[in-house]
Amino acid sequence: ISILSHWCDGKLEILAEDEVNNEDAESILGKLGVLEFDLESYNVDWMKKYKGKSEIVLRPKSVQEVSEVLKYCNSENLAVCPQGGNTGLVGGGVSVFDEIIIQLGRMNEIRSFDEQSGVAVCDAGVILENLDNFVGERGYMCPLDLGAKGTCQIGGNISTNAGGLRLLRYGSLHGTVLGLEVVLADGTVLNNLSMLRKDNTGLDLKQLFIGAEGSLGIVTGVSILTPKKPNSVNVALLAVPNYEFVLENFKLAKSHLGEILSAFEFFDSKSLQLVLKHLNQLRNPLPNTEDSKFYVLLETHGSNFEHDQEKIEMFLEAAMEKEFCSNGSLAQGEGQVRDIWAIREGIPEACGKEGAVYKYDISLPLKSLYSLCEVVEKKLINDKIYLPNDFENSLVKQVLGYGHVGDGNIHLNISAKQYDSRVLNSIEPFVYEFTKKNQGSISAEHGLGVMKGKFISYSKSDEMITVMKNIKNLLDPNGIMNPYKFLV
Ligand code: FAD
Ligand code: 2HG
Ligand code: ZN
Repeated sequence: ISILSHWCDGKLEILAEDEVNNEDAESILGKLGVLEFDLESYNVDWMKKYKGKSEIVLRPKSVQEVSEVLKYCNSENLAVCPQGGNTGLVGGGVSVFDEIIIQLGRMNEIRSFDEQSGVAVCDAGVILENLDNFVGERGYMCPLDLGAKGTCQIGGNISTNAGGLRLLRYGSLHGTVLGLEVVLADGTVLNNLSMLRKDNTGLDLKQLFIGAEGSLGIVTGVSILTPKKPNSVNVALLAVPNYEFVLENFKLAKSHLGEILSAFEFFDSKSLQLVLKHLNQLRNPLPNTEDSKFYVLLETHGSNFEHDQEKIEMFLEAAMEKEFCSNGSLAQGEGQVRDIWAIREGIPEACGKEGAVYKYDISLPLKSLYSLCEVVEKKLINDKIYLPNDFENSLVKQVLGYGHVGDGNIHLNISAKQYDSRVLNSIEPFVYEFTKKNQGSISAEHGLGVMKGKFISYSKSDEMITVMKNIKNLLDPNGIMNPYKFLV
């Protein structure tokens, strides 16, 4: 539908585009933040893989505006697509057709912070890094951290139930989110911005919206428990000869560093090479480790620098002695800590710079985590989609893997010259079948979005999907919330 929305005397009106002259449009647009120009960045996702055709982007400033907008859209059967920072990786944050995009970027206030408990209450549109800096100045940190922190919003993180780099230590958002303010499809505001750790009065409704990907309502406010910032941070990078030893290092790290371990990440050497190729400012701190197939980044958060460093050095000695790693480097100072993290966090960006990329975010038992990459590479070679010795004629450029070992979560990235149905047909549903056969989940932390909605049955039973659909119908009977995705 070609329409233009505007706010008038507290009531939402919809006009056909050709009934609005420019003067009207300009005065109206400023008021509600309706944008009429350059919608490209709202219609295209981070990977440039999913493209919508929305003609309207609404950027509300308050929960009341969100409520009025949804009430109106619901009564007129107008589909909406909630959008945060648009960094999602499964196409959930862009429209499929011409759904109205409701972008939360103007709701970016931090409402309160309790320095005793560490509970922050803020608007859903606050950028994760801004929230982290705000609580950081008060001695706390966000329990969630991820490479997209400079752009993604806390409301988007909650709606995707993002995991990130330190879930191993600080847990999932299902534990750290204490309350939410949510607007339902009919405009009803559920205000449950609780700051309590414990509250057993009835069903814990907020949990429904954590990971609902905008399918049940719009998150407008968040209450989140932030932990104290650690006094001491250590980061080490290890070069590891094979995947079996990645797991041995993980076991060893848990016994040496259990209570202070805050991240245990890994990437294969192909990922590292891509980062070094595309992110010119970065260097490998472990030169001459070309024979190592894997790298492990581990981090500790503790309270006593000397103790922590002693522990991590003992871990490194043990790992070297057992030959679980061929080389290791302990970051000296904040600059080196940042540089090592930049390599790990830079992998998605580097993959994007290489060309088209097919991403699979999969949970698997640790023993079969990396075998996913190996069997997919083999399949692509068998199907003649990947020709490692014939670059000219190969559709696929590389198959690489990295991720959160501590959470049993791998990111399989297949880099291709362009998006091509022959590549897709070779990978899907093969990846999902492998995941199911090995007791994994087809979406560990990125969600279903438009990419995986139709494949949910690889990870959930028919009975569970029916209950999910019943809940959806109860909260959004007209199906206006982020349609054609998630539960399809
Ligand atoms: P968007 O992309 O805008 O939206 C994502 C989904 O949430 C959509 O379905 C949208 O409709 C919905 N939504 C957004 N805001 C709201 C709201 N206020 N109310 C209701 N629904 C809403 N993910 C991880 O889990 N771990 C990682 O380590 C990680 N690293 C990443 C690194 C990079 C470089 C990138 C680009 C992405 C990464 N992601 C990671 C993907 C992750 O899903 C997002 O970065 C983030 O959680 C999405 O937030 P966003 O604000 O950008 O949401
Ligand atoms: C990460 O861990 C993100 O870096 C992105 O979840 C993963 O791009 C990917 O495949
Ligand atoms: Zn991840």
